[in-house]
Amino acid sequence: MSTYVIGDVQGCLHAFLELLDRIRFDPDRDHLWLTGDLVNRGEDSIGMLRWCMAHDHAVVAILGNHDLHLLAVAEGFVPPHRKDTIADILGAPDRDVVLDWLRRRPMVHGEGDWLMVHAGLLPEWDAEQALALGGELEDVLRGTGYRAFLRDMYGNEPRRWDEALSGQDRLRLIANAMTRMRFLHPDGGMEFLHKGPPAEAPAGLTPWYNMPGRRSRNTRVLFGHWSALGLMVRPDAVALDTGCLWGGQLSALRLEDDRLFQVPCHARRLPGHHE
Ligand SMILES: [Mn+2]
Repeated sequence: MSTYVIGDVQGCLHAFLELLDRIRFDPDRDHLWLTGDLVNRGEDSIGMLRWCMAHDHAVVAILGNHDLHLLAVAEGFVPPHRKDTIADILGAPDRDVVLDWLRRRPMVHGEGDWLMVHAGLLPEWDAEQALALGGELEDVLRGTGYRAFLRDMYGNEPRRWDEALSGQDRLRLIANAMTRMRFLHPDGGMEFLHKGPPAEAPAGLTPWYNMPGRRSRNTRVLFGHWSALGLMVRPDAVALDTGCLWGGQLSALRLEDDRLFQVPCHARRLPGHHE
C-alpha cells in the first residue's frame, strides 16, 4: 500500500490519468490524496469529478478555491469568469449528484504527522486547531446553511485570525486562509494581490509557511494552489502545484519515501497567469 499526494489537477483529466498510470495506481491497495482545485481551466472538469466519485474509497480530495467557486456559480450567486471551464459540469445530467459530492469534501485532512490543505495555514493555527476550524466550515457546507455561506463567501476581510470571530466573518476567514492565501504581512494579515513567486514579492510579504513562530511547523503541511512557487519539498511544508495548466507538470509525491513522479501537461492556456 502506498499513499500518493497529487497537486492541483484543475480539470486536466488526461494528465491526471497519465500520472496514475506512471505510479501504477491501484485503487484497491493505494491511497490518493488530492490538494484541491479538482476543476476549472482544464479540458474535462466533469470527468475529473466523476473519476473521483467512482474511486471515493481510495481518494481524499479537499476543497480548493476553484471548487468553492464552482459551487457558488452553480447556485447562481456569481457569474462564471471568462476563463472558467466549468460549463461541462453545470450542463451535465448528473450535475446535482456531482456538486453534492463536491460540497461534502473536507477543507483539511490530517493523518499522522501530515496535514493537507489547499492553500495554507495561518501562523496561529497548529494542526489540531486547523482540523477543528476546517471542521466548522465543513459542517456548514454539509448542512442547510451552505447556500448562505456561498452567497457571502467572496471578499478579503477579515484578514487576521481572531478567536473571537464568529458567523460569516469567521467562515470567510477560514475559507480564505485555507483556499486562497499565499503571503502574509508582518502583523499576520493575509495578502491576496501578489500571486507570483516568493522571490518577486514586495518587501514585507512573507510566504505563510515561513512565518516566524508558525504553530504548525512540526507538522508536514501538504498544499497546492501556488503554481508560481512550484515544487517545494521540506520537512515542514510540501508544495505540489507545479503548474499543470501553464504547460508545467502534474506531480505526485509518495508519502512513504518522498519519491516524486511527474508527467508533462499539454495545456491549452496562455502562460503568465498565476491563479
Ligand atoms: Mn487554488
